[in-house]
Amino acid sequence: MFKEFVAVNLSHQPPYELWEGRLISHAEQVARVANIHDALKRHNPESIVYPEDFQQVPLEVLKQVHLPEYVDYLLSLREKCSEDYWLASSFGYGGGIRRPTEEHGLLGYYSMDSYTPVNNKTTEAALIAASGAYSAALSLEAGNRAAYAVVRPPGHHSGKRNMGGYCYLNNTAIAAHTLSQQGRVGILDVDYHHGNGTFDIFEQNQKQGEAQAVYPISIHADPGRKFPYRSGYEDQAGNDHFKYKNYPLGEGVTDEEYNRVLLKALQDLADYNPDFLVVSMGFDTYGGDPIADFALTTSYYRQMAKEIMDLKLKTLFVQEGGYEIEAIGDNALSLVKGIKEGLK
Ligand code: Q9C
Ligand code: ZN
Repeated sequence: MFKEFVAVNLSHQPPYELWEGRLISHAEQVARVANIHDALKRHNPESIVYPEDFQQVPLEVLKQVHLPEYVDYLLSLREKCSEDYWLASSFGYGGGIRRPTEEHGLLGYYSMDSYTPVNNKTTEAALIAASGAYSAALSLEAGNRAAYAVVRPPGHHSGKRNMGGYCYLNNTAIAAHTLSQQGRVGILDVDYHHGNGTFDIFEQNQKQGEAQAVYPISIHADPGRKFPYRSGYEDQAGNDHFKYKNYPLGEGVTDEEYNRVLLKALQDLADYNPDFLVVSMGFDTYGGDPIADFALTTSYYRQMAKEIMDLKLKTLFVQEGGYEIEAIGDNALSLVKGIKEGLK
C-alpha cells in the first residue's frame, strides 16, 4: 500500500526573504505544494490523506528531536507574533552565546539566516507539516510499504535548536526518529541543498549519549558554493559512534551523473542494512529551478524512485525543496509513478 499525506498550509505565506541585501519574494510558496497536490489528485485521489486525518505529532517527540527550549520558543510565537512577519537580523553564531531576552535578539538566537520569517501562523503550519511526516511514518509501522509526505514548510535545514532555509521543524528527522524506535533507519537526502539540520539533530542526540539507529546520507551542491555554506563536505563523515556521508556535487549535474552518485549512496545504505528508509525529497535539483543549478529532468524522478524502491525497504518520501512551480506537479507525479512501479 502507498499513501500520500498532503498539507498545503495556505495560511503560511512568508511574503519576502532577505537575499544578498535585497528583499525578494519568498521562494517557498503555497503554489509549490498546491501544484503537487493538484497533480496527485488527478492521478490517484483515493490514496491522499489530509490534515484532519493526521496523527498529531506528540510534544514529547518534538522535544526528543529538537531542543525542548527551542520547541517552547516556537510554540510561544503563536502569542508573541502578529500577522506581520519578522526576520532575524542578528544571529546566534558559534558556541557559548547567552540567550537574549529581547524578542528580535531571541529570534536571531534560534535562526541561521534571513530566509526564514515567522509570524503568528508559522508554528501551526510547521506543526501540521511535522504531523504529516509523523503520520506517514506511522503508516509504515502499520504495514504500508511506501508513503509520501507532501508537506510545507520543509524541514531539513532546521537543526537541534534552529530554524533556517525556510524550515522550522525537521519533518524528516521527526519521521526518522519515530521509525528508529522500531528498527534501523537509513536517511537519504536528495534535496539540492545539504540536509544540515537533519545531520545536526542526530549528531547532537548521539553526543548527548543516546545511540542513534540512523545513517544519514546527503547528495547536494558543494556547500563551499551554495547554501547552507557550513556543512556537507565530503570529508565530514561523523565519528566511531555515529557515521554519516556527504556527496557534494558541482553545477550542471545531469541525470546520468546524478544517477551514478545515487547508486553509490544506495549501496552505502544497503551495507547499513536498515529496516526503513526516509528520503528528504527536493525537486530543486530540477533543471529549471530558479534558485539552483543542477540539470535533472522530469522523467529522471521516476527512475530515481525506482532505484530507491529497489532497496526493497519500507520507504517514506518527505517533501523538502523545489521552487519551479510550473513543473513541480509533473516532477512529483513522475516520482510517484516510479514509487508505484517499485511496489511491485
Ligand atoms: N532566494 C530548501 O530547499 N537560499 N531550502 C535562498 C535564493 C536559501 C532552501 C537564496 C535556500 C534554502 C528546503
Ligand atoms: Zn533545497
